[in-house]
Amino acid sequence: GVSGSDGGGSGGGDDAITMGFSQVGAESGWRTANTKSVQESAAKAGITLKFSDAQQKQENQIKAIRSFIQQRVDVIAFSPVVESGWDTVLKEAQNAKIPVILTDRAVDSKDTSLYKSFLGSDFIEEGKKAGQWLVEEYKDATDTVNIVELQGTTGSAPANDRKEGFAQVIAAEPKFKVIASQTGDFTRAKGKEVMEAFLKSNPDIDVLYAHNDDMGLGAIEAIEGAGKVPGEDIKIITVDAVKDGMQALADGKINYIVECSPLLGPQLMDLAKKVVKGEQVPARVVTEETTFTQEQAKEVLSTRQY
Ligand code: GYE
Repeated sequence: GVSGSDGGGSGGGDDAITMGFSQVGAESGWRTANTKSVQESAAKAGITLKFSDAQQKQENQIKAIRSFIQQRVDVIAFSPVVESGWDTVLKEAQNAKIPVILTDRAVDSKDTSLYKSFLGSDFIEEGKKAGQWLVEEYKDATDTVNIVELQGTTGSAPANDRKEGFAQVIAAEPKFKVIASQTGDFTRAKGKEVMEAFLKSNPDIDVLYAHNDDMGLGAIEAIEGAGKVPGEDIKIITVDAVKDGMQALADGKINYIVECSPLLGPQLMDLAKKVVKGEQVPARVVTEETTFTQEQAKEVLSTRQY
């Protein structure tokens, strides 16, 4: 526990484990499901959770981590809002002998001893899956395919990697042109606003690739507002597969969703117990995920957990 005489991070015998968790925010349906998963799994595992919401700001996360260090929690887990700029605070945790687990998003620190494990999705792979669907969907097309892209939070691992994986796959065919690409910060409101601007300056959009469902759902409102039919006039690909996204897919407004699971809680608690005991854990734990077409969405909609 926090007040153990064992020096905090070195394992607390029969003491209950205390975890400090710094969450990105509450920007999307994915994030809400992820928070719920972490909170429920901690309760189930008998881990005391100190939960802090950073409201999408790195400075708030750094403050939260420093406060966890001061409170001498047994383990720190966090989902880094952006990839860069973590070395100093991670070094402070290491000096205090408190193990750190990255959940969901990666950091770009060269020194990988600064954290014990990274649990989450392969975002490059997700971007590739989005691109592969597009290549297949347009395999017989000879005309240019005009694509607009709604990026996630600037500097975040999922925005960087989903962009990169997608770009790698479509680069093989010159007919694919990304004519506009901007951040919508992973939110519905921003997705709508940026899509409205895209529609004003580009009369001929064939495809929207949104880095998450929420931005895609906001964009659907913009497309309908402009008198166009989402899913038909403009084909839409998104990532996550949260309930509202899957509903829009089943309704024909989205054409394809690449799944990204937010249910990381149980695996996170397992890793936490092990690192607190000083056991070896894998440096990387990749989440298993699939993809959904409109037909598949109709089949699984009623059984989705998030
Ligand atoms: O795709 C998006 C959320 O980091 C994987 O963050 C997560 C992303 C998720 O806001 O909806």
